[in-house]
Amino acid sequence: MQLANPLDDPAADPFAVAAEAAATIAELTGVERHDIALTLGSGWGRAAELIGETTHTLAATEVPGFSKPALEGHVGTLRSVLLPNGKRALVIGARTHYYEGHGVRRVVHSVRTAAATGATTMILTNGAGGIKPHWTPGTPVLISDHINLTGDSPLEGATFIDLTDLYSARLRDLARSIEPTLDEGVYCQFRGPHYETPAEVQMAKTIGGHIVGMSTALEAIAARQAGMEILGMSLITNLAAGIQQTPLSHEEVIEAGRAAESVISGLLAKIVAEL
Ligand code: 8IG
Repeated sequence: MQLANPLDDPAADPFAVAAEAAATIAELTGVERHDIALTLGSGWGRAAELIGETTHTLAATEVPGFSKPALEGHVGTLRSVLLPNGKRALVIGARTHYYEGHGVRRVVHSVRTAAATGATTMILTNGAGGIKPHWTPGTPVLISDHINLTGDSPLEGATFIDLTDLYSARLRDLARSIEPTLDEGVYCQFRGPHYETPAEVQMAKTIGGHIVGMSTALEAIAARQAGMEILGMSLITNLAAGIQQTPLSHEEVIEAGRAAESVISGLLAKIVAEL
């Protein structure tokens, strides 16, 4: 039985809960420090096996502040992975989405926990819809910037934080040095869980968006607050509503993720090896 989530207490200090979570991870894994962290969204899960040797797998529910995944295709685990270069990766397969309605503190808890374990690089991946029509399902793209359409922020109070170059140009260059054909685009985080209307997709396009999704932007803001260097990547699993001619189906989205999984996970593993 899981106890109530400590982040549900409005009086809780989210950074103290993250520190507690990091201490629990250190205790359960025996690994004092992690160097990099990866959140693996739909389609990216196999990267966990390809980047190195998983020495410990924790159920997210064992770690304070984490919750059960709400969705099929999302795994509720945290793994400690020993990379071939001797570094340590924390692999987060337990994303809490904003649309679950548990509040933004729960959404960014994994990022704050990763920072508290010592990680200075945050890799955020997701499955998403594409606005550029030549991005066929299965295309991985780099996130160059974002537009946060949730109307929310992980920052509380008068916490003014610069978001210039939020998605590291250095890490995007590094990714392109491995896969020169990687395209990039601006990620629009919608609240979800409904997909967009075609009119909303046109709005996203008009305001400068290229990718539509339901995660990542709020997490990136929290990662910047924590001082981490951020790499963001989307797997385009579908063209956004109205860009593709047929209605969106969750099953098709999951299937496109599955089909691309080994290729994009292999790519991500190569990128991680160069960090
Ligand atoms: I996978 O088309 C996936 N996630 N908002 N729109 C939004 N999220 C998504 C989409 C999409 N595809």
